[in-house]
Amino acid sequence: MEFRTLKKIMKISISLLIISGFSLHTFAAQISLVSGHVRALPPTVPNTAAYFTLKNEGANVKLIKAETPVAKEAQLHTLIEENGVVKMRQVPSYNLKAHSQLVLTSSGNHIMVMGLKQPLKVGQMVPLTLYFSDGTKKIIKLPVEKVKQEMDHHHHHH
Ligand SMILES: [Cu+2]
Repeated sequence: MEFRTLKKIMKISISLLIISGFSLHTFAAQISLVSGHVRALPPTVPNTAAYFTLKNEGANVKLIKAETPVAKEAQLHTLIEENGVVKMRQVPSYNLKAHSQLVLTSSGNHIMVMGLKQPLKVGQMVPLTLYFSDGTKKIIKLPVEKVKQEMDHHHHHH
């Protein structure tokens, strides 16, 4: 009889484990990289920017910090317009809502890569560690790419 009870308890615990595992899966952020690149600039320019799209198939989360081994700092930036002048501003986080995408482009939010330790080469893969508000982090790797001049809203402020 005692063995039977134990068996029953174990069965219940196993189903609880399955349920809690399922909940974790449902309520955690599920982030994946869709696409992205780091902008190639002349070797004399000490800063550049990373642009990418993240997809979140889980719960709401915020991107709160970025780091890269290729530069001193990676800041979260946004572009704002003040009296017709576009300016860059550092922001504390980006929202990455449940079942949506975070899109960083040269005309809006971007990761500012500041103080490059060495000039980047076209085609080189740049690792970026992304930190999220739920305590998780994710390392993405982005290729260095040349961007056409006419698409550039970032480094020429009119
Ligand atoms: Cu910037």
